[in-house]
Amino acid sequence: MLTKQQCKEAFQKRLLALAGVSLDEATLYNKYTALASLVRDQIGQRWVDTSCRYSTQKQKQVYYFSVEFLLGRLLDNNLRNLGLRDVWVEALAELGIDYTELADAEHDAGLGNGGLGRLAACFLDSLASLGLPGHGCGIRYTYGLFKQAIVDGIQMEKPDTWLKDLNIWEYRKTNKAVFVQFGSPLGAVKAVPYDIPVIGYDNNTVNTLRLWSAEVRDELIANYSSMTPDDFRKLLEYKSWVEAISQILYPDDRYEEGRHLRLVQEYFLVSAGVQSIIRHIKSKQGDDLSSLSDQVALHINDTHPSLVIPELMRILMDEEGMGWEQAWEITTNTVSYTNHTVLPEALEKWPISQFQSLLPRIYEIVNEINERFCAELWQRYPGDWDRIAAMAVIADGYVKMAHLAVAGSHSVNGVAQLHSTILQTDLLKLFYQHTPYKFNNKTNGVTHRRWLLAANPGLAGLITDTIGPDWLHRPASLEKLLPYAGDAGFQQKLAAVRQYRKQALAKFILHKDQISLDPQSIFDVHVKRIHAYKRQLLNALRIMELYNRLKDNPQLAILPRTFIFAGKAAPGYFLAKKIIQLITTLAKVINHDQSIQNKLKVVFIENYGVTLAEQIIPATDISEQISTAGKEASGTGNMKFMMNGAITVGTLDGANVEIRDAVGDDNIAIFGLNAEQVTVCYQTGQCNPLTAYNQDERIRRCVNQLIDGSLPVLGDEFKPLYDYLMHTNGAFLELQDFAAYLDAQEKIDRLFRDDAGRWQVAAVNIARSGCFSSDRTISQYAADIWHIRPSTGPAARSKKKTRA
Ligand code: 26W
Repeated sequence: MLTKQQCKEAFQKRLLALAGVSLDEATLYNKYTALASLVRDQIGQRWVDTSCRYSTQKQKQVYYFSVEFLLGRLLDNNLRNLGLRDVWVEALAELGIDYTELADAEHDAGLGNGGLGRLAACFLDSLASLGLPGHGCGIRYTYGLFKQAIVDGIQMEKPDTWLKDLNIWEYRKTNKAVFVQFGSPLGAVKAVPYDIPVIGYDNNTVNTLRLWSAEVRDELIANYSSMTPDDFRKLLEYKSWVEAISQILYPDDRYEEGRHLRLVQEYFLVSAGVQSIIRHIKSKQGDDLSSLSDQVALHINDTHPSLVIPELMRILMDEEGMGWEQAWEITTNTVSYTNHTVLPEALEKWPISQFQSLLPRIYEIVNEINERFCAELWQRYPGDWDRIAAMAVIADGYVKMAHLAVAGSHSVNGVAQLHSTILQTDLLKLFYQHTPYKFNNKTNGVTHRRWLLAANPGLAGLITDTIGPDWLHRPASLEKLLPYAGDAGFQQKLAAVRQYRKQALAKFILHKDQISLDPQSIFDVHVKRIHAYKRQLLNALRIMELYNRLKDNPQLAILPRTFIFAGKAAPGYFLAKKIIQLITTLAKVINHDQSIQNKLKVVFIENYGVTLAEQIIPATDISEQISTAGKEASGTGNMKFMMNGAITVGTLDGANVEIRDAVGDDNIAIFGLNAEQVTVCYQTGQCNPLTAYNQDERIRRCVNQLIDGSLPVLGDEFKPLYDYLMHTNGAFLELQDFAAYLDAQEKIDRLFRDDAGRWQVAAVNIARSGCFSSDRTISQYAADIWHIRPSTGPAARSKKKTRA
């Protein structure tokens, strides 16, 4: 390890070498790159040692296939996990450089839409930090998720050019390229891997995230000179086709439209990944693949990579010469699948004709899988055509990806207890009846290293000072905080930490949006993708209701509140964009209304992503988790807030149920219909919104205000929101849950008047958050699904004492 002095010298040398500039001339980005590349120097040996260890110990390894990895920034994480952060912060300070400013220059790797992609990133961190042999397999999109700008209150999308500068963390491996075969006109496409090291916390483990990039085969570019104009045009056309494969991430986290390029992307990822894994296994362990399932586990993150199943079948049969039965046995024993959503419009299916022309051989195999699967069902349920049709992999003109994923894997899991139950009793009920042993639950988690240690160093320091550093490696140890929950001294420190972060966030918003927030007010936060089922609209309506009350009675005794929203809407999602516009309109009205004496403020912070979340979450008092019960598979933001001591206002949905179980009813504000009641409501038609509208004057007033000219917008801007809410199908039951939501907010208002009570709640939330670390989740996947073990050896964790 370098001394401070050596760091300083190395840094200046690297600036010269990389950017050709002196310290004085260097931009922040130059400085970031210099430091990052010095950190990179420290990785190589550990990386080689780790894979060597896995090989010599003949470790079974897991490959986590995902079309999204929402990594965020890596410098701070890597420095910290390598134990190099302190010395660098000091060395840079002596050079007159503020480390935080430098770290801020890094692009945020946004190769994901939301929960599913961020979960994949948390899992990689936990795999490495637990010393588990597990790697990611994804796509190196040239453009990540669009950047969101709010212009005149409306969302605009701008391209995310995260690769426009050198990406220090990736290693291009030209020699490990493979070819992916499509039907015409694409033919064979070259897939080039870029490897990103995934560094474990304080344990010398470095795993790999391999991202694939599509390129034109070299031989096609050979001789422009001898080409006819027509051939040249065709070549250019072909080239742009190929390059499009890894160009963009689809900016939709819900609606599956059957877009052609998406299927191309999915097969590209899967084929490149499986080919390179097989090649690796054969090079290490010889040509016999009969015990493949003891050597590797392939996990598919939702159905997007489910072509892993037919692709592995293809390789085992066509290239390795196995028969169907053996190949099928190996494939199903190797593959496992996680479902992340129950919303029907998000279930992937591909029109047969499209699938077949793009992937002729893969289609043949899927067809055979389907026929054999249906024959097996026929044996088991003779004559039950309806059941068989409902379970078939190919039916009604479509290939159904979830059915393929269940039929071709040995494990199917949901991401929270309630969600797993819904899979078994509803969405995948017939499959559960057929093969109950495949089904299990793995409640999501988040890495406490990024979301608590790194995002909230003040709180992390307080925790370590109070209970010691054990929680960093064993998050369950956070429970040791419980005895301090009622301790006045501890509570005071907790309050100070929060206050500091609220001031920082207020400063950030003032700087960015020229809106001044009162850090003494309650920060009430709703940040996540904008979607009807997540009910940002319900939150907006209750803000309108509170504002109405305050207008009616300016003396109304309420604690001042700041409502903070952030989140992206899919570019084509009209209603979600309207919801953003409603929120920004409320902000305009409320923030400028002198008569309410600054008691309420509303802000919509643009461009929500990992980096912004790291700023917002530690500054949050109230975490809004208010989806219609039964619709949010798990949620993971809910866990990040809890871990930072925010109190949850939430429905009994997803992992909120388990958060409630962990903290107890006194430490969370639960409201609204539960999942069963929601189902009944939809089934019986009791969900007619007119009932709530007619019964409750407060609701009627707010809903009417959307269309009666109360809001400063031209024409019928918010008529679509009104129509949506009043739709006879009951939308997502916003109006049915409205009154209960207001009550829950009242309860919170009362709680926040009692300082001791309020900080006790915060402390209990932190103390009980250990089980929502992704270390717990990953340990369960490792033991129950993948059957992998931590690698032991000389590279065990360092002896030095760790401090937060
Ligand atoms: C465009 C097709 C499509 C459909 C679904 C793209 C992406 C999806 C994902 C499955 C949606 C998603 O991100 N689901 C979220 O997964 C998180 C991690 O398990 C959960 O915490 C969230 O509740 C769930 O909405």
